[in-house]
Amino acid sequence: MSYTCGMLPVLDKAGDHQYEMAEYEGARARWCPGCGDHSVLTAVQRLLAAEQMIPEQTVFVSGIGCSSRFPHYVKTYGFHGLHGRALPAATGIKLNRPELTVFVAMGDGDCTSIGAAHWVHALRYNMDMTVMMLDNGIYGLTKNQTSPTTPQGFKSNTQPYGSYLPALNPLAASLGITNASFVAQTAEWAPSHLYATLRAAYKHKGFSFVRILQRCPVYTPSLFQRAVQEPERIQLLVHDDGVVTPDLEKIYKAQLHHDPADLAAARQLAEQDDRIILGVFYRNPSKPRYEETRRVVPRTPAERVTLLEEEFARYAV
Ligand SMILES: Cc1ncc(C[n+]2csc(CCOP(=O)(O)OP(=O)(O)O)c2C)c(N)n1
Ligand code: SF4
Repeated sequence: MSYTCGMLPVLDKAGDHQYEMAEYEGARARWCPGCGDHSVLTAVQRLLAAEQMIPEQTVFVSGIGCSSRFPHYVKTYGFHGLHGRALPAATGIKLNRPELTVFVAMGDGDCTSIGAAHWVHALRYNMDMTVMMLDNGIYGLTKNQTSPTTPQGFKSNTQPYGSYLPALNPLAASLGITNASFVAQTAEWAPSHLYATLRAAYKHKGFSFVRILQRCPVYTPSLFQRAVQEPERIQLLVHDDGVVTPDLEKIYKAQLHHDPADLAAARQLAEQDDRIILGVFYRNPSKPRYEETRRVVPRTPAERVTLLEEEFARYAV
């Protein structure tokens, strides 16, 4: 069975075919052994299979970086673009093909440095897509340069005496943008939390920004070491409208009941730097989405020519 969205045929969910997880596997991942990106890929492939997403109606968009190799490793459509430019490409795709399910994979450099302007405006445009920012606190692909999320004092090739400035806080920054509608944090070493958070992000109608704390055993091996080994450093946000992971609640005993509808509380939590907080900080499904107001109406080539001629005529002297 199929229905139509404008002029484009849209297939129903998987129909009779039951997709297995293996059917979403693309090329063999070439990340280093122990890289946290592997864990994110597994969670995403699980989600694709659980939701029976149709590969040809799903697209992964990325910039450049280790994490941006993501589209190669999932068997869906993909666009591996330019450093920092994943979000403009994803915006164009969603605007012209709103029926597609769009995922974006970015590194912390990709998103919060060269792509920062796009990040700000994409949050405000609130177009329906799931955005994963894999934060390893460093430029991985180009081998160890300071990124905006590198902790102060951390030595790298570009700041060998230690990063000069305090790290940028991607959660607080996202929550400060007008019309942001979904902001969450998870960690790749907590697979059930990672999966539940990505699922919540996928289900949210709007721009779902998920910061994923990601280990890079090559350049920032110490960054999350204590958080991994000492679960008391982690605090879980729990709420029925957030993510629920009963198995983890035994490991992470520090829990906070937080209603993701409360923006002021979310902003306060995002500023805490004495612990790592995992969960949905903010979710508001009623925020306006740009693709709803600016939907591109599908046209035939002849209609496009007529419209272009009308437009040129307006400027004729
Ligand atoms: C315009 C431009 N500037 C710089 C680069 C070089 N470059 C490629 S990836 C990258 C940083 C990657 O770091 P990040 O986005 O944090 O992702 P990671 O590799 O850590 O996953 C840089 C600086 C580039 N490809 N294009
Ligand atoms: S350099 Fe770091 S981020 Fe890049 S693949 Fe290796 S472990 Fe992963």
